[in-house]
Parts: sequence; C-alpha cells; structure tokens
Amino acid sequence: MTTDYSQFDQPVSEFLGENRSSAADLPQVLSEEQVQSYEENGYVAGIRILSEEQIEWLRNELAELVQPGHDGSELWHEYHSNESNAPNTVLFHALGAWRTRPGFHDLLWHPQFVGAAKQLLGGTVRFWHDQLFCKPAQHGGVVAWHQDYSYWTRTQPMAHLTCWLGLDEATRDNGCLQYVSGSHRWDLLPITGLAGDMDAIREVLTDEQWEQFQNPVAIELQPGEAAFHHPLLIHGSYENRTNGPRRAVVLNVIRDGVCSATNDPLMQGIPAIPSGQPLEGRFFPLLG
Ligand SMILES: O=C(O)CCC(=O)C(=O)O
Repeated sequence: MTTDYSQFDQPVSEFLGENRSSAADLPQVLSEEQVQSYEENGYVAGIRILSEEQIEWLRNELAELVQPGHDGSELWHEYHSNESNAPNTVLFHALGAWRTRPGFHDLLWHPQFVGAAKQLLGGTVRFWHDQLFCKPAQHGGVVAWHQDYSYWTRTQPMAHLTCWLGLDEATRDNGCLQYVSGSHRWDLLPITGLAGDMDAIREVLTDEQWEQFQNPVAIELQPGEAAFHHPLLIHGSYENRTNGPRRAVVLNVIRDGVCSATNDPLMQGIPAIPSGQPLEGRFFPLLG
C-alpha cells in the first residue's frame, strides 16, 4: 500500500545521516555578506546542501517517479510529464514529491537548507510546496521568465523563499537557472506562462525593464549546490542542449504566519484553509 509521507512531520529515514539536527541547533549557513547580497540582488547561489550519497539517493527516487503508474502517483498535487508546449521539447514538472518518497520527504528538514532559509526569511520556516523540474538530454524545454509570487497570490503576506537544488551540474548549455539581478524590487507582474515562449513576459515590461534582460546572470552550479531567490526575482532557464539530463528539486517555503487568501484548496488534493487563516497542519509542516 502507498505510504503518504505527509503524515510524518519529521525525518523518517537515514537520508539525512549525520546531517540530522533539531530546530534549536540549526547551523548559520550563510555569511553576513551572503545575506546582504541576497537583499541587494534578490538571490544567493553556490550554497552546498547535498552530499554525494544524498544526490544519488534522490536521483534513484526521481527515476521511479518519472515512470508511468509508479507507486504514489495518486498523491501528486500536479504532475506534467511534459509541460512544454513547444514541439520536440520536454519539461517534466511535478509538485508533491515529498509525499511519495522518504528521501524527498526528509530533504525538507535538511539543516543546511532550513538553516539558510531561516536566515533569509528572518523567522521560523514553514513548508509551502516542492517542485521537480527536469529537462532530458538534447531536447529539454525552457522555463519562461517569471516571478514565483505571480503564482502564489492565494497566500499572503508575501514572505516566501525559493531554493533551487541541482541533482546534476547546471551549466549554460544544459539550461541552468538565469536571474535578472535586482528585479525583486520591481512590482508584481501578471502570469505570462511558464513553459512556452521564453520571452512572453516582454509584453508586460517597460522598455527599461526589458533592457535588463540583456544581461541575465547564469547560475552555474555543481550537483548538490543550491541557489535561493526572492519571490519577486525574475528568473527562467533555456533549453538543455547537452547529452545529459538537467534535474532539479525546488523547495518553496514561507515564514511561519503566512495565511491563506482564498477559500479554495491551496493545491489539488488537500483540504481548503479558510481565507485569513495561517498555513499549518499536515501539508504545511514547520521546518525550523
Ligand atoms: O528549474 C528551472 O529551470 C526553473 C525553476 C523555477 O522556476 C524556480 O525555481 O522557481
């Protein structure tokens, strides 16, 4: 029978190994300069989170999760084996891996991740949701320029954070994340699409804003390293043109106290939280 790991609000496996720690003894992962750089630019990158063994563990779980009919397939909040709408390209995108496998579940409590998130959010960290973004070799599709909070206005106030964590080396050639530095100070923009036309956002930008897209910052990372970004920072990624996959897990968190702003369920398959009530309970565990 399928185990739904969302019933456990603490690690359940050996995934964290020596990395296990309690909320009280979380490490200070980021230097003061790194926190300052996040505030100035909207991101901080190159933060080591995973060991070799942990990368391998998650790669193995991911290999199961992309198979049709896999155990736990009924637990996904969203599952797109190909979200790309361009011909001949593939973007695998899914929300809810933490419910289906022990490694993806325990990853939420990784002290390097929670420690850094706590520093950047300036308070107690609560889980929002996870995402898998995978681009297969040679025909991996784009993720169009966007701000994350455009998709999250059903939760308020904005006190959110994204951690992008690579399971492969991320390079310009395989479609690493790209940031428009400083764009976290721009207003909230409307949704213009996630997996189609890379530049669809152009229609909602001023000419001055668009000029800044001429020099995006390519976030090249080693496997197991993370980049953290602000919910208004504009980011996207180009095709994977290499002979290897580009696989990533994204962890989205909030500062404890963020509330629902809708009476509809916040994600498919979970009960609604009435508007004005804080996110809490089984699907939004406290992390530290
Ligand atoms: O993995 C990618 O290329 C895009 C990820 C993304 O949009 C995000 O981390 O918010």
